[in-house]
Amino acid sequence: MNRMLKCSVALLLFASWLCGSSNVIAAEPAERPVQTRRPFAKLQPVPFFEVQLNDGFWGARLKASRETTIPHCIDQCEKTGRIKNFELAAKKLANNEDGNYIGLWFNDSDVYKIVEGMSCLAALKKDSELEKQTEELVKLLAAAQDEDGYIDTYFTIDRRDERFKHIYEPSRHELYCMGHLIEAAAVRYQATGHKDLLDVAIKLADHIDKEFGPDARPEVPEHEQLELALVGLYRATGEKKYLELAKWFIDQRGVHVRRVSFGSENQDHLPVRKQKEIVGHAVRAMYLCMSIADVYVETGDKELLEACRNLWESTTYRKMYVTGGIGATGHFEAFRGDYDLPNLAYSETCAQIGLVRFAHRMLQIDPHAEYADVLERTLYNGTLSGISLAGDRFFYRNQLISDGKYCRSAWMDCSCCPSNVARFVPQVGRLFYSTDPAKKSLYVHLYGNGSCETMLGDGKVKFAQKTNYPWEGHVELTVTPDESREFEVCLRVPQWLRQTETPGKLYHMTDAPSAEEQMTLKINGKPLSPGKLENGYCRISRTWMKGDMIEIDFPMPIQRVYSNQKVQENRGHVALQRGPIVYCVEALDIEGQLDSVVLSPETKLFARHRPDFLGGVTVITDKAEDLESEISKKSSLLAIPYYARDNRGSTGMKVWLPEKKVSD
Ligand code: FUB
Ligand code: ZN
Repeated sequence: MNRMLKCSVALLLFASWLCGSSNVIAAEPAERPVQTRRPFAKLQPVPFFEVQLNDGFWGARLKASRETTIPHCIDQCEKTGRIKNFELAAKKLANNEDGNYIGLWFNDSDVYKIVEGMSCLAALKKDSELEKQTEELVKLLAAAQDEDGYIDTYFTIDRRDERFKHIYEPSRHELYCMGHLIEAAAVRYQATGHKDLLDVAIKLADHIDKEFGPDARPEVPEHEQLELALVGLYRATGEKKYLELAKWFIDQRGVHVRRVSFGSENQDHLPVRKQKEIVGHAVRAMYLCMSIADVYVETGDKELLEACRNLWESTTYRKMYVTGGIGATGHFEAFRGDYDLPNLAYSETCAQIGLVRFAHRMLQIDPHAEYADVLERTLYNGTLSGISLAGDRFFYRNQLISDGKYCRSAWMDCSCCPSNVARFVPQVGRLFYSTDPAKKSLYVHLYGNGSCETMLGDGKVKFAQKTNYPWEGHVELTVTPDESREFEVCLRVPQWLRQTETPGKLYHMTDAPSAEEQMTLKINGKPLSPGKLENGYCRISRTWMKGDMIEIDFPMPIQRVYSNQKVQENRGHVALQRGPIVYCVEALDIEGQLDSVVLSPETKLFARHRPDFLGGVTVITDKAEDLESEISKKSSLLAIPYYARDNRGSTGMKVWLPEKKVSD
């Protein structure tokens, strides 16, 4: 960070000089705008800045994000020329100074994502130094914006006359980068009230609006992202033309009048409303799905909702790994056919972030736990696997089997995943709660230590969770309305307690808790029957008083998971899951070869919590005794959470283990 500080002063002086300002103090905290409602969504998400996750599982993640991931990413953006590119572009615009762009065409997008992450951390906890750094960086971005609003340093630095002339060349990604700037600006404004980047985004979006659209250029972005960003800008400004442009881009995809198709790799083979199967580049596909859902909740266009549902089912019923990962092949980083899920998966971190965000949108549209189940599976497994426990090493691919040769990196030439995870983790709080303003209900989708304070109906309510989830299923939820009031609290009952099969029958679990072991519920110490679940949620309606306490106990058995027989590689194999956590076995823990690990349905398995191991995890072993030294010794079976793999050096790893009956 020190280096960053020195550099930021230099940047600030440079930017101040460009902007004719001598202000070196962080601006006064701005007031957050009123958050707009999504008119066609049943639920409204509680924004991440109203959710505190100060300790527990997510508290540790947020701490790593603030202390390690963001400083590390800023440092990498400096070292790799990503920030320098903005300086060069600013110099080009200020005095026509020539320079040479450094790195991949779309490196600007990483800087925007880091600015988004920085803004979110500053919104969560007052941090004037971080806010000052963010403002300095934003000033530099603003200085790199052309007078007409255009911004893309690859073109500005030494190809200013080629702007938008390479739309059909793969991965030039002008519109994708612009989308990331606009998204970062909208998030920054909503979370902090700061308009600095929003002003840049408005100028940029106005420029795009002039260049593209029904009466202008007919192309769509090769890589989706701009569409959802425009909806975010619409929400931030109330300016309808941004929503209309987003909708136009969506409807223009798959329509090839006056333009060439980007093909099914870019979901451009069919009009979006007719798309039923998820195909092509997995990240792009998810960003498209998010965008369609965003336009639906603002317009109520039913055909768009239908497309979302079809694409959701295609993704999660037939093309999703047990880790919640998606994208089976490195060939164009894409989906393959139904049930074609090789364990040497591609499963790019960005794609799983996309799936979490798509699931979150579907959950607001239709509060069904099916969406939250996928969200949780992908969050704790496929997504978290993308970042090391310390927060400064990353996976781009998230394979389910490894020979130990592909390991985490500090950064990559194409660093979309590190920068994506860097902005995603600070916003994880938004996945926890939603409100249904019409029914005055608060939905708890995820469990985790922390609290949230939000408006419900006419008053404020605070919810505090005390729990050791995801390792234990005991949750104490304290409800504190500003005054005693009637409303409803809806608690998600996780999938492993509700169903032994995932929707679409892609996976099924054994060892489902028996009826007597099912969840228990108490209010202020008095047992309460959870009653009939509604779409996977247990609904409790009553007059809540300050300090009322709901106690939930979800049993967390170790579950054996099996794939649908159509997933060829997993026939005769079993995976382990406990609560939302999917497990893997790493070669360094095993006596003999990794291939010697064979599980029998008769083998008794034991869960042990190890507070000092891998940041505090529950492991699964086949030993009944609680051997203190078990971790340091090699074992016949030691399974660790999949997300925590490759944190002790590179080693072989497997999620799916061969299964053999003892009697065989
Ligand atoms: O192309 C931009 C980003 O880089 C994509 O989202 C990733 O898959 C990687 O190709
Ligand atoms: Zn990525």
